Amino acid sequence: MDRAVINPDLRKSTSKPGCASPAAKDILSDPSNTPMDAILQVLRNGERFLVCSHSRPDGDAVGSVLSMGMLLEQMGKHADLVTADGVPAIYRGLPGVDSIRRALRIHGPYDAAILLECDSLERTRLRGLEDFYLINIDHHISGRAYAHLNWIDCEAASVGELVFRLVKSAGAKLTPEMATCLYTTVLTDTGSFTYGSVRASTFELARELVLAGADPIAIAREVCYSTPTSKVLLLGAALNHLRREGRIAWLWVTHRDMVRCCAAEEDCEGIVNVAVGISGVEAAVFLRELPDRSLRLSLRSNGKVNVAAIAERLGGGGHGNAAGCTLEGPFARAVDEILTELRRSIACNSQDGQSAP
Ligand SMILES: [Mn+2]
Repeated sequence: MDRAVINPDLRKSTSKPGCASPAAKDILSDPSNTPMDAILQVLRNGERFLVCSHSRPDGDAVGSVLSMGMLLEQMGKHADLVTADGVPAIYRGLPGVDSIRRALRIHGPYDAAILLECDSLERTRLRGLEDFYLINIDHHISGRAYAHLNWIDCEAASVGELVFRLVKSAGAKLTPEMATCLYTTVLTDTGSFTYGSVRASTFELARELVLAGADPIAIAREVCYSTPTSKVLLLGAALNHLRREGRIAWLWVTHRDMVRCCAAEEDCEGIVNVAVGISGVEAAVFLRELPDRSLRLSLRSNGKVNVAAIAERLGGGGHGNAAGCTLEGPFARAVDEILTELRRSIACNSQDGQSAP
């Protein structure tokens, strides 16, 4: 499902001079253009691009930024790759990873800034983006048409899948390096091909990427079997706090646990999956206490509960079966708030006798 190609509110607001603006005008005048066509046209017409993703980048963010950079390079363009936070250790072996720079403020000149898997400008934690012609490529249910050009496809297994389609459509060569980055986006965003976003086409995509040179064994070893000790220790702390109530499970770590385990933020990734993997559990939440006592929540569902809807009600966002939000402390109130939402959602599902999308 592709939607929201052009944001009419932003038609006149391109404030930086660049090649993208005239191209965008042509795109606006042709209603038969798909979002992907429109984006390709802007890429072809421009020279310099910024490629960025959300803060605390995950496998999809890192892999899609890198492969988008490689596509632009093949097209003879200049691309700066930027994230607000560093690349997590398990993705530091990806080809070209050193080209991703950390920054908090963006300075031009760029013909366009390409935002990958961000449902808002704020998700990047980068300042100064609003000055540029913006391209938004996303697959979150919470995705919004905040940019000049928006390509949101909630059916895509990863944003990398959308970059893959761009590569094909641009007639670019799918190199082994690109394939490696793109395969990583699919592997990580589908929970190793186990989430609801997996469909037959996901395996066709994976097959194409392997044929193009991605090594599925080596990538799985890097992504799934290279856990830092700090992360295993933190998992232990979280499991000490595991609670279960019917079809809901939750677990948490305090800021003290984080310090004691020498854990980094990225060590929290995936802890919630252990809870949602418990037999009979339909929805799970992992809470991490931040230094200011607020709580960062990761929500997972095995398909029946729409956790994106819950996260959005609480000011966050995400996918139907993987979402997140931040709540004010104190801890007991945050737990109360999220459990109330989860109980209600599970009760609604039982009444309907059918599952939410
Ligand atoms: Mn993603």
